[in-house]
Amino acid sequence: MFCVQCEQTIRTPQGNGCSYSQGMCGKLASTSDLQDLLIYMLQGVSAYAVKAREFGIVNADVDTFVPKAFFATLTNVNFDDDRLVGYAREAQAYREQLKTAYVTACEANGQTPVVIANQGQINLAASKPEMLEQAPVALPNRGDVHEDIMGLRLLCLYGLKGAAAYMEHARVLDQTDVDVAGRFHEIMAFLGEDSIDADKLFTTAMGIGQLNYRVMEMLDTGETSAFGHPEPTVVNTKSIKGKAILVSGHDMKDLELILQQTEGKGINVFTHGEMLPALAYPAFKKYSHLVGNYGSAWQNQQQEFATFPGAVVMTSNCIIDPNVGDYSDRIFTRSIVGWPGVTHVEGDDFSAVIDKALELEGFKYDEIPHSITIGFARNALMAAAPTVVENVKNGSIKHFFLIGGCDGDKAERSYFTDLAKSVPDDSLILTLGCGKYKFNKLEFGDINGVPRLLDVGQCNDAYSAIQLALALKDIFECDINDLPLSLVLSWFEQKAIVVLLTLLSLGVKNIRTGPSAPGFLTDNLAKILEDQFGLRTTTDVESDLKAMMTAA
Ligand code: SF4
Ligand code: SF3
Repeated sequence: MFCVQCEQTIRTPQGNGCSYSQGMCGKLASTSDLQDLLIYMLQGVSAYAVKAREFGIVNADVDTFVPKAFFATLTNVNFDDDRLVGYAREAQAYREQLKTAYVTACEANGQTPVVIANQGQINLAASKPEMLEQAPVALPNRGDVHEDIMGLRLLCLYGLKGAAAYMEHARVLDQTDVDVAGRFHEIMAFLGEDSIDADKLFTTAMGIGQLNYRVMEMLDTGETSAFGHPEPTVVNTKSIKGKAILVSGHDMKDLELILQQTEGKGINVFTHGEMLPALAYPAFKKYSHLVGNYGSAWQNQQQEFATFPGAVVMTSNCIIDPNVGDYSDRIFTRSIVGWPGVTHVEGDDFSAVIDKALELEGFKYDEIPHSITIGFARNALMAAAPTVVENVKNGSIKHFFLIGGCDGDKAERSYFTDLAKSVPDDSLILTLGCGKYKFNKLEFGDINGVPRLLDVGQCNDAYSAIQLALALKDIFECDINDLPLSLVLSWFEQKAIVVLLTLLSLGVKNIRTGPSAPGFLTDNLAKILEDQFGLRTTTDVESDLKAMMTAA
């Protein structure tokens, strides 16, 4: 196996990456190899999708399948070998379908079809052990190339993986775009070619950022048209007596189905992790049994799910081993999520989850409530913009910090709590992603009625934060990089990588990321990104804060 896609990857003086029998995330070498083989197959599908498009042949099922199956290979999503084998076989079937359509179209038009080698031809073996023997060809670090080229390839691969995840989140909400799918296939196919052209790879990385900006816009449209615009909302974060279901991950469509199917059944529904922002959407407010948020970010699930006395649903990333907390019989996976032996809910019927919740004891008593305020996505931010601008003009607000991204369990991540606590009192903090749990239960007060901590939403709601920055830039008639705004991104997985690429592709400079640099970025690449974009890794709160305030 070789995997270096997330922040917790194994780092040694000999090189970075999980490459032994198991990754830090618990992913076994066999699972990792099957994921690589799946990606290899998907690159073959995309290569023929690009060719077929030359004749106007667009297969909507393929456009759905490729990003969705790619999403299954993201960190902490799918650890179930059987499902991965199934996706790989499906990929081969789609590839052959497209190949036939393409060859037929070439013949009809008197053209000689191009033969796509490698990913376009490989036939999967009949059994899993034999497939694992095929896997080395698909390793992400395949080939003997300069480490900077490899770093750029991996930046693109992992960035595109993040974009694929957001494409799938958007598709679930009926947001698809034939041009976005076409561009996605082009990049996927290009990455299958194992390019050694540094300029082209760098341009592709920026292209992935631009593609993802459009994808995040689609997702924003999908979420706001299905559920309305988030509004500032006070949320209880403590338990409430009664039977209970906990819904985690990013997919609010699943939350809606669960709420509809639990109505009148005497079950309280709680959000967890990245599902917290759902509580701010008007569409969910009509459900009185959606009672609040329980727990925090993904890395604490083995304690939090273990003590949650009900059923748990993982709608998307991040899942970790449910056997550790001994709750594998009451956790359910959805969509692309998978864990061997855990019940996977297909279709729209959540009765297995409901039955499990009814069977379990539930919370025995109410805890003393503790409230937090959420719901500052695009519309709410825009509504607050005039007051914010007035306070900037009269000197009450001097600086904006965006401190957001992913959470994780490394001790160094206390940096983000310390930073949020240390920013000057005359500054606002925007936050998003599950990284917010590092400080979202602290009290930050307000500036003339504007809350100092503004929770924008999930990681994809970086789109809302970008819209606010663009609006402020117009109001103050300046470049986005001249705003008194500092961005500090906590990263863990590939969605964060693509959000970073999106910001860079929009020309946003001087972003800090932490707690460590991606394991696939070489010193040379880090230097190029620093020279070109001012991108740097977090150091210590005092020095970083001083530098950010001096730059403002
Ligand atoms: Fe290692 Fe992260 Fe890959 Fe898991 S996802 S194998 S921890 S790099
Ligand atoms: Fe969190 Fe996995 Fe990234 Fe959506 S849920 S931010 S880590």
